[in-house]
Amino acid sequence: MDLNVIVLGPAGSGKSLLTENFLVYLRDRGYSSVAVNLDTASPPRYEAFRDIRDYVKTEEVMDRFQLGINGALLKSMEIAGSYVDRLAVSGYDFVLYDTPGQLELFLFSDFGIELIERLEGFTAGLFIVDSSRIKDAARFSAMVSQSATISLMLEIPSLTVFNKVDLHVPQSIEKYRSDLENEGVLGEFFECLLRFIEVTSMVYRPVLISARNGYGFDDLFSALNELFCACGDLS
Ligand SMILES: Nc1nc2c(ncn2[C@@H]2O[C@H](COP(=O)(O)OP(=O)(O)OP(=O)(O)O)[C@@H](O)[C@H]2O)c(=O)[nH]1
Ligand SMILES: [Mg+2]
Repeated sequence: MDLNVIVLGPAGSGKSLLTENFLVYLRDRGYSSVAVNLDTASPPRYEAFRDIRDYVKTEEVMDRFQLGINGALLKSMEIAGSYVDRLAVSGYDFVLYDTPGQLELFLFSDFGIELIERLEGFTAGLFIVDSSRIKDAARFSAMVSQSATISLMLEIPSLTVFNKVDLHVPQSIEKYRSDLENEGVLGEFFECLLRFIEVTSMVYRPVLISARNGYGFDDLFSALNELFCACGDLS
């Protein structure tokens, strides 16, 4: 089926735990599925079919090039650019790509763009948000705009996934919409963003999950199905 899912999001939002547990979910349902670790800084806890750290480890780059952590992360992505071919996987129903904690490393590097260009089949992005950090409408719109940036930069449809709902349940979009109604420019910006998301992502509805206990995985699967609907029903 060749469906590529790029798991993106801010540091600590739950990308790796989702990769680990959604992989199990997909396999339990009979889909041939593998995960690829693209984070040069941390060894995966799940069984990675391909691991970027076989080619470049950030801690070694720090030593070798005498760089601090941020410079070494950037340099690691540059080096990883030579291994894109080995990290792009095909021949499975689902391939989950777990990206580095610093979103911009994937979003603004040649590595990210080249990897996506190399992938066969259909590719979508999951933008993982830590729900407990969404405290008000302004933060919510900032998250939605990052999701829009992903669609724009990577030219792939993306879903915004609210993780950690076992800790905190975000309010509905309608509630945020009404909160922002009389907020002038911010309200207008929010409406424009939602329109942008609608046209770029084909479907936009927030998906609420817990990567920890698997809550919402059926919904995430359906939302991915809707995103990929152009290639037929996944079920
Ligand atoms: N309660 C709860 N904790 C979660 C959930 N998802 C992730 N966590 C925890 O949040 C922390 C970060 O999770 P990771 O999966 O490492 O997040 P990440 O986005 O891969 O982090 P980086 O790669 O370091 O940016 C860990 O302690 C996880 O156990 C969730 O759904 N609920
Ligand atoms: Mg991670």
